Amino acid sequence: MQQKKSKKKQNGHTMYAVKYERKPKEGGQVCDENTAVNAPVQPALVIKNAEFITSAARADQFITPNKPMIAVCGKSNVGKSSFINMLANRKKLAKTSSEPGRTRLVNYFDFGEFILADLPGYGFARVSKGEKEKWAKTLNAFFADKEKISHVFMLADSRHDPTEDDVQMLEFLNFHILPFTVVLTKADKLSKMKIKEHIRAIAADLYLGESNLLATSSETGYGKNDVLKKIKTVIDNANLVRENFAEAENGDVDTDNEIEE
Ligand SMILES: Nc1nc2c(ncn2[C@@H]2O[C@H](COP(=O)(O)OP(=O)(O)OP(=O)(O)O)[C@@H](O)[C@H]2O)c(=O)[nH]1
Ligand SMILES: [Mg+2]
Repeated sequence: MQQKKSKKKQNGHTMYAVKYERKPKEGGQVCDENTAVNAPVQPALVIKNAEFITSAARADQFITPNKPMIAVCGKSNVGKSSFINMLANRKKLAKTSSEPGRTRLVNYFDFGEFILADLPGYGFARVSKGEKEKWAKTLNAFFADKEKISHVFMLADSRHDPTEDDVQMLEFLNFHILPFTVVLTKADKLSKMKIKEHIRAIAADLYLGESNLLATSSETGYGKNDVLKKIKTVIDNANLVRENFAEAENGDVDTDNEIEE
């Protein structure tokens, strides 16, 4: 704490006021919601160079990644592409638009240690029935290949109640036993108090624990480090599973666990 004294005249008397201010710790003042005030934040994961890989319009164009892949899905215009750009520290890696229904393909991005797949948005009313069916088919085919997917970030607007489509999407993820986190977008439009209230309400609406939800803002970077922490855990777990598989394939059995007779 730092003491600041100030002097001011009132009714001919000299008044002294002492104000205490928290002194920022050395090493930075960046903090996110889940970290103590003024604690320096080390990014949970450093993203050096993110690159676009390819787009897929049909299932036979989906890629088979050789590293953990995280899918980003959500309603049209919820902020999926902006979220990817925030993580990449780039403005235009994924194309964003105020016009809903912009991303109609599965777009893959290489983030070094992992791959992100930006999925076409659902629930956009102003498209033809045929087009909607085509999107649904692409999404179904993508998630059916679940061995390739390490985690899903399902984006929903932090300001609104989840839509029927959001609920359906979550039921779909649960049905296929796909691990997911709900990422609430556009949190810059809410006060910190309201963010907490909305997290609670949306979690209750979706029958989820609050720890399954992360609030973010692609405009301000709010919540970014919480997302990076989640990604780090996903990568570590996926790599562990991969190593165990490789060991099992090579016939390396852990003899410590063998039962002695
Ligand atoms: N204020 C605010 N606006 C945002 C945020 N994220 C996205 N937007 C805006 O929301 C609009 C849609 O963003 P996109 O990232 O293109 O959304 P999308 O989900 O990829 O949309 P589709 O590809 O069409 O499904 C754009 O005008 C963005 O600038 C955010 O965190 N805060
Ligand atoms: Mg998009």
